[in-house]
Amino acid sequence: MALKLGHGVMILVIISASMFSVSMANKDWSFGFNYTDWWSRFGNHPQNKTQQQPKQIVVGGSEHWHYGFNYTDWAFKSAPFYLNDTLVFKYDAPNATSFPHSVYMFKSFGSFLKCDIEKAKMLANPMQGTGEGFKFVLKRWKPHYFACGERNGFHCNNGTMKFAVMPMIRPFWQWP
Ligand SMILES: *[C@@H]1O[C@H](CO)[C@@H](O)[C@H](O)[C@H]1NC(C)=O
Ligand SMILES: *[C@@H]1O[C@H](CO)[C@@H](O)[C@H](O)[C@H]1NC(C)=O
Ligand SMILES: *[C@@H]1O[C@H](CO)[C@@H](O)[C@H](O)[C@H]1NC(C)=O
Ligand SMILES: *[C@@H]1O[C@H](CO)[C@@H](O)[C@H](O)[C@H]1NC(C)=O
Ligand SMILES: *[C@@H]1O[C@H](CO)[C@@H](O)[C@H](O)[C@H]1NC(C)=O
Ligand SMILES: *[C@@H]1O[C@H](CO)[C@@H](O)[C@H](O)[C@H]1NC(C)=O
Ligand SMILES: [Cu+2]
Repeated sequence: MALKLGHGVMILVIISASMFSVSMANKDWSFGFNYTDWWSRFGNHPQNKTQQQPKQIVVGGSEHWHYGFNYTDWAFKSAPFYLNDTLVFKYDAPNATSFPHSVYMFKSFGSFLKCDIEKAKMLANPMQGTGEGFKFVLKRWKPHYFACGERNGFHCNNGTMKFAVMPMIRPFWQWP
């Protein structure tokens, strides 16, 4: 009787011990923490270590550079821009029925807000937007304030031909 009881207890101990080891095997002693996954979050992706290439971005997309298009909205939706990306301003030279456009850059946010063209620097005249367009490389890590300079700020103000861009530093590793 005592022997039988002892045997039963022994079986019980073996069963519970194996159940314990099975449950620990499932948890793998890590409680769901995946080191491989965690490590890859730092961008340690083995598959492609080539830095992403700078892009050419046509200002306004298929709308190009014209009066009345909301370029602030376009820049917001086209972000992020990166250092060494190229902005391409495309506009036709003026003719008898169309108005001229140009590209100016403001030095300060204040003159950008007010469309104070007298304080801006001309980057491209009304003839330079034809063909391939006028290209501006975002070489410097600072805010860039662009506008059309025609009619002393009227295209900038009322024509919403203005936008700001802050280029970002391109991440070295390519993200998945
Ligand atoms: C951990 O994560 C990596 C990458 O997401 C995945 O390939 C791997 O199968 C995961 N390992 C476990 C044990 O879940
Ligand atoms: C790595 O990424 C670069 C830039 O995106 C691409 O040109 C190149 O083909 C990629 N290489 C591989 C092996 O996927
Ligand atoms: C242009 O778009 C921006 C952002 O979507 C918006 O805040 C602004 O009111 C718009 N301007 C005009 C004149 O519609
Ligand atoms: C941008 O290009 C210049 C010259 O081509 C290079 O020296 C510089 O490292 C580049 N900068 C970035 C952030 O890629
Ligand atoms: C003038 O320019 C506009 C806009 O580029 C164009 O649509 C139009 O055909 C041109 N008109 C003439 C007479 O060349
Ligand atoms: C500014 O443009 C709007 C429509 O784009 C127009 O209704 C308004 O008359 C313009 N303002 C001036 C001062 O011309
Ligand atoms: Cu204009």
